[in-house]
Amino acid sequence: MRLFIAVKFSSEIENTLIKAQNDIRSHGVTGNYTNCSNLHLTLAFIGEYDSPDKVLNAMKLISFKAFLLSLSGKAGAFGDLWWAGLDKSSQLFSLDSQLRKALSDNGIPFDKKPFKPHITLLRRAELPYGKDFDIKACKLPKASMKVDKLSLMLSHRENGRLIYTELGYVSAADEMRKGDV
Ligand code: 2AM
Repeated sequence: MRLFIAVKFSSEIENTLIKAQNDIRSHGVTGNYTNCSNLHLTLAFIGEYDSPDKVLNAMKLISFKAFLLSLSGKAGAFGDLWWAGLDKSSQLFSLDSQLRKALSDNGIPFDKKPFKPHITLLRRAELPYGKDFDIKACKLPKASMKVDKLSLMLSHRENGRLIYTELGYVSAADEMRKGDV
């Protein structure tokens, strides 16, 4: 099973990212645009691993408060993968390092490349011949959402189509319970 751990988006964020994709498309850029239901933010990529329960148990060891995540309105590229950026968030980095520690402590393998928060808008981006378009100079629409859960995702293909399925999730500790402890 190909697994990863991600933040799934609110419909407001999804719609904003779709607008951003449409804006890019209107400049004639072709490529594999991420389907609306597949838009997400990856915190840890596990890859082939057949014990999702073990991963969920490790995820349950982390504790985080809900926090706000905002699209920065900036875009960038890793080669021909074009992404939307996020405002810097210390809560997001702290959640990611807690998560990676829990995975390591429990012997769960994951891609150790440093965390670079990004939302993939399209892969294999190509410009029409002679067209000049700089994704890094692009201003994208903004939106925010509350992150109150972290999802364990399965990536698989059905008839060639990439499908991401949520296998389980852990929720943020609610403020009341936290205060009570
Ligand atoms: P990407 O958006 O930069 O492609 C499922 O493949 C998710 O895991 C994608 O969001 C992908 O990031 C991310 N991911 C992180 N590291 C990966 C890796 N080594 N191989 C494949 N996907 C990876």
